Amino acid sequence: MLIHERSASEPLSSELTSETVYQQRRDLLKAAGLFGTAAFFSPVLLAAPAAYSPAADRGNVPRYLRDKLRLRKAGNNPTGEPLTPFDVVSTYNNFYEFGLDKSDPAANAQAMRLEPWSVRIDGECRKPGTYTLEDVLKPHALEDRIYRFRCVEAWSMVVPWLGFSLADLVRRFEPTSKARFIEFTTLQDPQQMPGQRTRNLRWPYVEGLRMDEAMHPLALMAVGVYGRSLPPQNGAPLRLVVPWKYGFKSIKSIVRIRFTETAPQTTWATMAPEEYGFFANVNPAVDHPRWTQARERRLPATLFNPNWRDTLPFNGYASEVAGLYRGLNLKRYF
Ligand SMILES: Nc1nc2c(c(=O)[nH]1)N[C@H]1C(S)=C(S)[C@@H](COP(=O)(O)O)O[C@H]1N2
Ligand SMILES: [Mo]
Repeated sequence: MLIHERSASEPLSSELTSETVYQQRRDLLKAAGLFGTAAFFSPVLLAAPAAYSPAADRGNVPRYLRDKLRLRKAGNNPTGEPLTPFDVVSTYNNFYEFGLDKSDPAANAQAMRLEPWSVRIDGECRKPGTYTLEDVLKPHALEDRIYRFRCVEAWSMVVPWLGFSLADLVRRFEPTSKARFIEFTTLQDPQQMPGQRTRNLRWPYVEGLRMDEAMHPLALMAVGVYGRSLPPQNGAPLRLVVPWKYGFKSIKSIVRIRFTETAPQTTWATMAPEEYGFFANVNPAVDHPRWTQARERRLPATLFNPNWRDTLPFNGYASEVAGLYRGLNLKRYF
């Protein structure tokens, strides 16, 4: 599975400025005794947290989405933990299509065209086709889902997403008995996405789930956050959120959903299979080759309060999802 032959023109994963290099920079700072100073002197992390308030949507949110957002079902906070402020959620991002630094997506994604948007559904299903986003969303009521969100880089947030269960979407397309996996693809448009004019990743970004993972009620299709539509930097207009897996599984700005018999060739697992597995379940017992996963920094973190905490198995969702992996060697599958 996931065998990838590197062509001569492709960068080695070790050459990438990426999650990987970001962490190397951190490791260097740490070695130099600078960790906790330089790494935390980010204007974003030192900014005063915003109070919980649904920030105003941009004027161009289409009517059908605006109406749905208004009718959303408010949710409780099952994490019992404070929310990461909207300011942090929307300015500390990974979205390599818009650049590698955490502040790049917020800086570069604002002009992203979100309308019209359509999603191509294909592969092993009885209802393939190209659906407008309005059609995709039509039967689904939106609800708040407050989840912990854990990046493989060892930071985490608590985010009030807004969306609906992926399972409910999947059922509508009537996957055949051959559909064992689902592949998701992000928009490819180098004109709008400056990162796609580089070879930082293989474009378009692809992620995937096993069908039973996709059908788990925690797997979320998100269209909003903090009571409003998704900011472009958070993966507007439609993204996946899989709270028990490392953040890179939660693919943004989806334009294609394909049902497959075999495991999809996902971006990170293909580029650096020794670092990023297909399952990528949050697991404190399996370290990244270059850093520990036993702890994580909960954002917002500051110089004086780096806010380290223990990583939870399956990011705290073990009682819900561990059964999906019974009999699997989780050490091996990372
Ligand atoms: N298309 C695409 N999806 C993506 C990424 C990306 O670079 N491109 N980054 C992933 C990573 S590594 C993380 S941690 C989350 C970050 O989501 P957020 O910026 O909304 O917190 O998005 C994931 N989805
Ligand atoms: Mo990530």
